[in-house]
Order: sequence, then structure tokens, then C-alpha cells
Amino acid sequence: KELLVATGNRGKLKELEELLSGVVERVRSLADFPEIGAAVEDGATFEANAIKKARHAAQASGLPAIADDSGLVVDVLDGRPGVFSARFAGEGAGDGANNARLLTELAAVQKEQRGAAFCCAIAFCLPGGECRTFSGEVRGTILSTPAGEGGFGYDPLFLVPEYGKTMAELPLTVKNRISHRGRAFALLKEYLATYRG
Ligand code: ITT
Repeated sequence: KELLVATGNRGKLKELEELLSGVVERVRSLADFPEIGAAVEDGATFEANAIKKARHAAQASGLPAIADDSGLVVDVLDGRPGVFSARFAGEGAGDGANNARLLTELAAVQKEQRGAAFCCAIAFCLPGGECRTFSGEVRGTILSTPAGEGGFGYDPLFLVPEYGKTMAELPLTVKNRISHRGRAFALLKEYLATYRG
């Protein structure tokens, strides 16, 4: 069985490929389908955006596809940046600029008020258009200075209390076990075990 992973984010792709190893026979990426353009991510929720991306990729490729829409939901920012996490510091902003923006917005916020969650929705779509979504979440605290070289995005600022380490300080296998993406993926995996396509 082949599965297309529809993401342009290299950090996500690496994590999803690791999670999928042994689950599907062959993982394809958008690199194999240069003709597939980006889907418009104008949904109000992670689930809606994940479906937009996966449905577009499945229809254009003729393969079952998954897409991940995820982000950081910060308590004191009333849930921002949420679905806008990739462009918190503006369209095309990189991880560095987004992290800097987060630190600026939280500059006056005390440690106890810096709670946040990483949220992830993974959509699985068939070429015919049928989709399912699976969601996961992990809670943590936003630090004032980055730590760690692993992961991507906001990981260096996201402290996982149970480990006393940031997501960027945890090995990929550990991050995948506890993360929003890992949790959403576990539900997808259960579903795929029963799916006969
Ligand atoms: P695709 O849509 O092509 O998959 P993207 O980077 O645009 O890639 P999103 O719209 O879902 O993806 O944005 C998610 C953003 O949330 C991402 O850019 C990160 O900054 C952040 N994010 C998501 N998961 C994360 C994780 O595991 N660790 C750190 N940051 C994460």
C-alpha cells in the first residue's frame, strides 16, 4: 500500500515518515509529485485545513493521502497563533521570526501564565474525496529562552513539564511518542489497521 504525505514542511515530513515506517509499505512525498500545487489553507480549524490539504493531494495524485495541520495554542493569547502558527510573524516568515514574535508577545507574562498546547489534526483522504481526521494535543509551557537543536518550529521554546526538557531537547522517538502529532497518528494507525482500500 502506498500513502502520500502531503506536507511542504520538512520537520513534519521527517516525523511522519518515522511514524509511518512499518505501517505502510511505501511512503510517497510531494517531492514525487511536483505538479501538485499547495492547497489554500483558509479553514478556521486544524481539522478543516488538514482535510483541505489531504483531499487536494489525494485527488491530484490518485493515491490515498494524509496531511497534518498543526500549531501552537497559547492560553494567555486566547489561543493564538493557532491555525496561523506558520505565519505568526507574517506570510513566509520562518521559524526564527515566529519564535521571536512569540517571545515578544509573552515578554511581560509570568512563568505561571505561560501555558500552551501544541495541537495537531491529521486528515486521511481517499482519491474519491472521502476523509477522516484524527487529533492530538500536548500541553507545555513557553520558555523565555530557546533550548535544544532537535525538532522544528516552536520546539525550542516549548517545555514539556514531565521531562523538564523542551521538545527540541528530546530525541525524535520520544517526541513522536508524546507529541500532538504522535497522538493524532496513533489514532490514524488504529484506523488504518482496520481499513481495506
Ligand atoms: P504544510 O501545511 O505544508 O504541512 P506548514 O508548515 O505550513 O506545512 P501548518 O500550516 O500546519 O504547516 O503550520 C504549522 C506550524 O505550527 C509550523 O510551521 C510550526 O511552526 C508549528 N508546529 C506544528 N507542529 C509543530 C511541532 O511539532 N513542533 C514545533 N512547531 C510546530
